[in-house]
Amino acid sequence: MAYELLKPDYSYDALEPYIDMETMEIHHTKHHQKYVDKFNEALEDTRWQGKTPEEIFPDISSVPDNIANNAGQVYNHNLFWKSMSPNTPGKPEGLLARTIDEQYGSFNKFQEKFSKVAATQFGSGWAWLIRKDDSLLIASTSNHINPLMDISETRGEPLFCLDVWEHAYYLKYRNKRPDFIDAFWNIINWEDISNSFNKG
Ligand code: MN3
Repeated sequence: MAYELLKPDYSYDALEPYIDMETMEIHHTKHHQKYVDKFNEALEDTRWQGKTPEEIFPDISSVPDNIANNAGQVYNHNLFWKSMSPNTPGKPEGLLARTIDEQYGSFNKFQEKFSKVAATQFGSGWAWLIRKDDSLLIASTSNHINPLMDISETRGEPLFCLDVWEHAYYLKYRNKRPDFIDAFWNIINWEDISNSFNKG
């Protein structure tokens, strides 16, 4: 069974004006689709065939690059689509909101820190909010790497991620990654993210 492309549960224009329809459509149907296709191709006739990206991450240092790169990008985009929603309360809720306040001082300070980490990731990569035990970590990773991988400097359970590859924002925001990051705060799926954190 080939691994299948996950569809966002909103339409390509649903995140306008923060993410434009053309960017969403190309990002999903071209970039994400290509990672899925290449992942399936790379797995063929290997001992990892039939495994999901999540099953591969804990020993990713021992798999060939063409599997590792595409497994990472498949999962990272799956989580990125789930990290966003056109209907969002705008802020975290419950235990997640309290943990953010305790650890970072306020939601605004948390926002500043995450935005800075995302803006200063050198080159292509991702910014993450991660749960480790009962606390939160903010980190960025290069290229395809994510916090579930044994090669990641920061490890833990990803709560949400932001794609800071240029293909995620260049059509609308050109070279202005910080403007794209500012826009992202309007569409973070705090309802699902808070629920998943609050459940523990
Ligand atoms: Mn991308």
